[in-house]
Amino acid sequence: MSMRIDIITVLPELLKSPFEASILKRAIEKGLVEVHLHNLRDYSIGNYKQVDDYQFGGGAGMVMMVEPIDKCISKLKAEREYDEVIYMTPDGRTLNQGMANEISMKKNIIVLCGHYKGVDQRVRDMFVTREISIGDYVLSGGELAAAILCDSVIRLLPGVLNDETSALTDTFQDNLLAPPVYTRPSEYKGMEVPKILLSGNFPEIEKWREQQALERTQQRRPDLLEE
Ligand code: 6GU
Repeated sequence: MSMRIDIITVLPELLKSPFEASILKRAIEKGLVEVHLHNLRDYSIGNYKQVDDYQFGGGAGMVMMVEPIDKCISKLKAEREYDEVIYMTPDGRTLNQGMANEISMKKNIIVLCGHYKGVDQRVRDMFVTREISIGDYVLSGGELAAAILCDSVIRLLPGVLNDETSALTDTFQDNLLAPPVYTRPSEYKGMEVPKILLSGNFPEIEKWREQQALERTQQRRPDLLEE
C-alpha cells in the first residue's frame, strides 16, 4: 500500500530535485510513495494566469486567491479521497517527529505551499485540515518547507530505510538526541574513539549510548525531557 502526496505550488521547479536523489528517489522507484506536483498557475483565472491579488482592506503584499486553489483541490478530491490537506505556513504548528510519524500513516495527502502574504482565509476554512511550519523564521515560500515535511514523512514509510539508514536510532526517537558516533580510524591525530565502543561488549555499549544520549539531551535540549 503506497502513499500518495499531491503538492500544489506556484514554483514546481523548486520541488523537483529533492525527489530526484538518494532516499526519496529510491522510495519513489520502489513504488512506496508517489509524489505529484501541481502548478497552481494551470488553474489560474483569466488571460494573465492570475493566482494572487491585492488584499481587501489594504496593506502590502499579495494574497493567493481562493478560486485557483479551489479548482485544483476539487479536481484532486474528485479523483480520490484525501486524509489531509496540509497548508505550509509560518503561522502553523511547528513540525516535529511526532507529527511526521502521524502523517506517515496517511494514504493520500495534499500539501499546499503558501506564498506572498499567504492564502485567502476561505481556503483554510474550506479545505485545510492541518497547518504546518518548519520553525520560527520566514521563508520566501512554502516549497522548501514542503520538501522538508515530505522528507521527514517518506523516510518513515515501511521499506524506505534499510539497516544502514534505520530510523529507530534517530535523534528524536524517544524524545532523545542521538549519542556520538565514530568510524575508522580508531585513533586520529591523537584523538581516540571511546574504548567501550571497541570492546565488543554490546550490553555495555548499549548502556553507554543511552547514557550519552541522555547527557546530550540534558545539555542541549532539556526542553525535550520535560515533554
Ligand atoms: Cl511552511 N512557509 C514559509 N513561507 N516560511 C516558513 C515556513 C513555511 N515554516 C517556517 N518558515
